[in-house]
Amino acid sequence: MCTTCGCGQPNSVAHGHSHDHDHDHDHSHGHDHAHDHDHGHSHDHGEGPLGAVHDPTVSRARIVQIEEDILSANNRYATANRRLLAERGVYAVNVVSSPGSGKTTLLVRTIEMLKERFPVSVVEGDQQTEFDAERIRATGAHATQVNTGKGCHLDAHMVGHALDNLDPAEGGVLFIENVGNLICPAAFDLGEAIKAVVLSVTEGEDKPLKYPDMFFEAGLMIVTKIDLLPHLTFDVERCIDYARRVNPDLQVLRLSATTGEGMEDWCDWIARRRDATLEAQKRSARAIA
Ligand SMILES: Nc1nc2c(ncn2[C@@H]2O[C@H](COP(=O)(O)OP(=O)(O)OP(=O)(O)O)[C@@H](O)[C@H]2O)c(=O)[nH]1
Ligand SMILES: [Mg+2]
Ligand SMILES: [Zn+2]
Ligand SMILES: [Zn+2]
Repeated sequence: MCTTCGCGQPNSVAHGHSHDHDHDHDHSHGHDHAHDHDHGHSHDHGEGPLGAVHDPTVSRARIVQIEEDILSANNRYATANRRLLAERGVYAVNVVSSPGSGKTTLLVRTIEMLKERFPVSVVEGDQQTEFDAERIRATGAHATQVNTGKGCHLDAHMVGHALDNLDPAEGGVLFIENVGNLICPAAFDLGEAIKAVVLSVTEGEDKPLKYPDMFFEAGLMIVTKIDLLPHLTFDVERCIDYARRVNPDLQVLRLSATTGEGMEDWCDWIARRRDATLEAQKRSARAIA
């Protein structure tokens, strides 16, 4: 389900990987640490409570209540994901954008530049196909594909299962490529450290004002495909101005994954944050010891 578009898709309908939910046993997710995946809930992967949203007799108040329940369940899973990532000193970026902005191309190029320095792994979210995970695996990095079926975003529960599968290495970076959609993924915390919104210059500089939620939730905006600027009327400064009207603290990077321009700055940005995350993990381990 999506609280924004009311698509009626219950969270976690399609995990996309073989997801054998035996609800009669303790659903441990195979973690040997305290992974607070509260699977005591009725774990309905078919018709969920959001079937009710399409029922004209269901009141607006009831729909709001259902949406709140879903988001609060999502937040519990997100907290568990965040705890797991913190324990391992993994820096996690939730990469969001409209379809085709260049997320996978950027990640492939990023992994090629960073893979000798620290481990990088990827959760790929798409409605269908394994294409993007295959593109990532071709770099040698680990990738798990999550297919959301009719779902329009990843949720934290899906990502929790994907992390079980991926087992991200200590001190690495995890990229979560969300479903291409500039609206719904804004509402779902996945347990990431930051949302990075990718906006390609072919999409028009007005997008931050038209789809403000995503730019409000993001900590970083990556303006991509700048190699195409000579062919377009896209005004980068105006785009940044619009984005900062929505979110004054938004950081901005400009790059082209095709020509490589701006890629060093982006990789340095990631590496600095990964170093800080690993440092925080070591401090916390020392404090416990
Ligand atoms: N000119 C140019 N093209 C790019 C750049 N980055 C990506 N592309 C092209 O943009 C198209 C879409 O790229 P993808 O990386 O598949 O985009 P995506 O955001 O992962 O797409 P979805 O996962 O389907 O949402 C491809 O044809 C890429 O070659 C870039 O920096 N410059
Ligand atoms: Mg992609
Ligand atoms: Zn939606
Ligand atoms: Zn589950």
